[in-house]
Amino acid sequence: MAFETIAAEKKDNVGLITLNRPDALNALCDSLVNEMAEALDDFEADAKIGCIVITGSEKAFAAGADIKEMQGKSYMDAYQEDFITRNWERVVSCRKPVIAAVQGYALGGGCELAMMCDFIIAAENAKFGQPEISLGVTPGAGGSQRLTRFVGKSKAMEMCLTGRMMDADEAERSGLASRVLAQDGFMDAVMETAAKVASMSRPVAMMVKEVVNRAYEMTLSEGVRFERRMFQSLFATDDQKEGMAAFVEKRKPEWKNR
Ligand code: DAK
Repeated sequence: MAFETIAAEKKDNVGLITLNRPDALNALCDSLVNEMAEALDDFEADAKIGCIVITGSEKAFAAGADIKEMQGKSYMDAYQEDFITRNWERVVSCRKPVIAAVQGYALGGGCELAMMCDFIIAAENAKFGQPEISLGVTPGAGGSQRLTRFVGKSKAMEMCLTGRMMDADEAERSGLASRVLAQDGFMDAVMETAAKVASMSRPVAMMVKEVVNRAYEMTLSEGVRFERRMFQSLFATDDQKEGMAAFVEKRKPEWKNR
């Protein structure tokens, strides 16, 4: 597909979205977020795709929502247009696993976009921050809520109140990033992880995503009950039979995705 502000490509079973506004450090303008949503629709509809990666450039994953685009808006403009809200939520509603591959700046909406993905792999030069307070606003795409859940109140509060950036090691230490990888060969290593996810049974990977995400929305006992029901339901699938038979027969499973 031809896009102007992103590139979208299919690499075997992995859908790769590369944010591509180098002159603006991948600032997330409305058309970029629309294009990203369109690419996600396409990957979601393609049965071959088992995992999606969102990345930026070596210098910036994304330096936030586009300040130049939003600076002149009135409250009524933002409210009535449902300014950038309508298309942003597409990442969250994606049912297939989505990995954020972050190099360089992930600030404001960039950090929020990364946190909407299922996990974040950071390069050594990654920098995360919610600097909106310096612009006279609060985080607007979930940063105050998701960052707090990832790193706890004290660190989230400090970052949102001061705009301080967190480096990759601190992000991994505090649970924001799942791993920090060397910049050299970074995307190859991320794509290897994505290929691993994509090699699993599609519906089971989707259900894993669903059960883990429930942990944020339910009490522990309700979440455990939900997980148990999901687990039990998998005994009605071909892939449970195949996965367990393959283990017993000491061979690789051949998923039917059924
Ligand atoms: N928007 C627009 N342009 C940006 C930008 C941004 N966020 N960030 C960088 N740029 C542009 C710069 O203006 C510059 O353009 P020219 O001047 O060359 O035309 C170019 O990118 C290169 O930037 P710098 O010259 O500043 O590069 P440096 O290496 O010196 O500095 C920097 C890099 C990342 C530290 C700096 O660019 C910076 O501080 N950028 C702004 C970071 C920031 O404040 N981000 C938060 C934005 S507010 C919502 C969804 C999302 C949001 C809200 C609501 N809803 C769903 C309701 C999100 C809000 C935000 O993200």
